[in-house]
Amino acid sequence: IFTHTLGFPRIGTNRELKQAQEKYWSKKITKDELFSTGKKIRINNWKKQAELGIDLIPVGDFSWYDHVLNTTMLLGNIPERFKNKNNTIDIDTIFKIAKGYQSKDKHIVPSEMKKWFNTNYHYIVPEFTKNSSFTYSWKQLIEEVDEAIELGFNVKPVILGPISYLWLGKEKEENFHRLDLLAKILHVYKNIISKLEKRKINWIQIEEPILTLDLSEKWLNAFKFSYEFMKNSKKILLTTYFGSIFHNIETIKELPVQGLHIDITNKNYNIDLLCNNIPKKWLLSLGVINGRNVWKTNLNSTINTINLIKKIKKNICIGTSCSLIHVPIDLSVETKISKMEKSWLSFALEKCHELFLLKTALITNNYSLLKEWSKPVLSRTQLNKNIKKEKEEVILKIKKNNKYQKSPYSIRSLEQKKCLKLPILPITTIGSFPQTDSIRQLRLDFKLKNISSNDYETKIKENIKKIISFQESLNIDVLVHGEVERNDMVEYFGEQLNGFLITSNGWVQSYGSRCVKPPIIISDISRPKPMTVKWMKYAQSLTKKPIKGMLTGPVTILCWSFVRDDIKKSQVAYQLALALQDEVLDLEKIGINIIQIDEPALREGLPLRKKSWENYLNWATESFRLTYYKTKNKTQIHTHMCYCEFNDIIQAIIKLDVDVITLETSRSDIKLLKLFQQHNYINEIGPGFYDIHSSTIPTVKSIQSNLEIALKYISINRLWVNPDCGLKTRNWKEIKQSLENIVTATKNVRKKNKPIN
Ligand code: THG
Ligand code: ZN
Repeated sequence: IFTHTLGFPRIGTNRELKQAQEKYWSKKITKDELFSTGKKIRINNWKKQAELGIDLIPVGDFSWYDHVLNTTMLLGNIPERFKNKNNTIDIDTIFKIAKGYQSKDKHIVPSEMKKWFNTNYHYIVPEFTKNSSFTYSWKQLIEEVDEAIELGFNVKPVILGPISYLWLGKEKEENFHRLDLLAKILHVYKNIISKLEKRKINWIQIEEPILTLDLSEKWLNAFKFSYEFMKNSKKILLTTYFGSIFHNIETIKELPVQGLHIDITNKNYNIDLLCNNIPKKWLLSLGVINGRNVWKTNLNSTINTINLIKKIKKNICIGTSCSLIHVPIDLSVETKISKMEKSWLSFALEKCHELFLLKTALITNNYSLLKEWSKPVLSRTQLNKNIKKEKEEVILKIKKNNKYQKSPYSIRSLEQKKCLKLPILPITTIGSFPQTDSIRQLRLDFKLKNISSNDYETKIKENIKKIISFQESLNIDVLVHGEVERNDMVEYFGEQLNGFLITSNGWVQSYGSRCVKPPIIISDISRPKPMTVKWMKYAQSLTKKPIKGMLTGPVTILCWSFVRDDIKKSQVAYQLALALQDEVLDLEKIGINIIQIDEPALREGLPLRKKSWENYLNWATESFRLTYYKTKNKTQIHTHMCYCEFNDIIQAIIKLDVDVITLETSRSDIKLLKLFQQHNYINEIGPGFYDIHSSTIPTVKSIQSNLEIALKYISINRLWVNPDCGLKTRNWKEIKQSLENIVTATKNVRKKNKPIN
């Protein structure tokens, strides 16, 4: 029996990679300094895992920006617009693809970013054309393998498999299918695998996570074809994660591989059936330690599962369910979490230790250490069981009466028009304003108690005042306070609600150099006191125009936190919704007439298998509606969504029944508006007229023409004008010009149009 992890966080214990990347981008350090930081992180990761008793060390999980982009580099699949003149590639190619770049006076747009399955990690989408060619190009993988072998580690190379790589990408031309490129890609894989097999290694981790999805015949057939192609290889561990693969077992069991890794953290897995269905000689790697949560594992029950499997299947090893990039690195550095709470948690390093404990118990048949380790897990669930059942009862009552129905939109909208007196094509922004260094410093100073809370409040108010008068001077109609007091739209609420734990250093990579610090939902949620009311009240006192109150919705808080596993997710969502409902009603009480409840993660929360969609969308929309159903008709409810495939959730959006939805659309506007039209969506819509993910300033002309196109799909009484997302990653100069252009274009269009009565 041996242990392995599927991958380790690459950001470094103190986000060293982030610092080095950003310094390199702003030319404050050299390429060599960047390389040396990366090398230190890699070696440290390998060493720590080995010291903790991990037998096979993953290599190839490190990346300078994103692991899918690494595969793009490995295969030489570089889109034309990023190629160097002499056709060479280097580390700057990676950053150009990921971030775009300025070529003379032209901004070259980066490749798209997309969510990695149902996680909050974003990968860089591979691009394919009919004539895409592939060659083994970027030597990073082999170099790192050699580096690790040289240092004496027991190396397991990690590569994203060919079918998943194709699946994750998109066609940039019509009239061909990216699977047509498969044979070309396989040549490169074959070459790389044969290079690896010449080295001192036992297993190659080829990842095909899409095997947990519902796949069409076409994609399933591709598997047969591809792995047949690699059948002379001898060390392939076909690796799956994020769910069960049993529904695709007929395809999988025929593949010429030597081992299979499965995620068995999902309790509903039928292990018996699986073991009896895969070839006897295969190694079965059991993903027993959950790589997506922060909970200490109940090793008592894990060892029972392993022992049951051992009865049917002799040849097994144990590992993490997926790569550990989705969890923080080190629990021991957390100083603000109590000893008891710490005893409930496991971060990446502690998860390695859990594997070691399991292995030791399997070898020695002595389970006493497992018992000791697992005690706190039971105490956590016990503690929570004793907490009052009040919450559950409230939720049940609401659900039974099914009363969270407001008047229909047609009635609400009349009352809102009377109360708000907005012009046609009202202009607003999504919520955040530029997060400058001085604002980050201000929050940090307050956190470190370098300034008093009075001084902090004064400074925040100064910023709010500046942001309000800036919007007034531009003639924006619905104003926001700018969110300068917020570090993150989820962590900020986690800090103020009961039931959450906040880490000091629990960073997880979101994309590139950007990280988030997900809060941990540990017990029942409640709101001890108002969270945003003070700032909103101040903001509204400065202006006669309506201020839009700004909240994060229950589904997004849930998706971007680590969630307790002892009650259903839907229950946690309802608890969050009730806490947010209190906030919504408090905002209404102080005279905030427009309240935006953001749900950018609604799509991300969709389960991977379609059979589970309906149930999820039901509780997701119910919990959202729970937050606002008690408001008056005249209070206008907004939501905002971004980064997502709206097709999958259009029915749910209709069910949310918000008065106004603002959307990220700038890249796919027309199709999206058609979608809403086709579904007879009658509420108001604000498609984005400014792509905030790019530093390009939209011209008056382009905004105006987009507005006129939008008017073909949305009647003038229902169209809003806004950027497509928050402005926090842009600078003041950019947003001033862009917003000015938005206002000018809108005024031009207003002149030509009259409201319909
Ligand atoms: N919050 C959370 N998850 C998210 C987003 C978010 N997932 C999707 C999307 N938004 C990801 N986008 C970002 C954008 C910026 C940052 C993180 C994710 C960011 N982070 C700071 C950094 O890495 O420098 C964190 C430091 C800080 O807070 O000062 O800028 O908005 N939860
Ligand atoms: Zn957004």
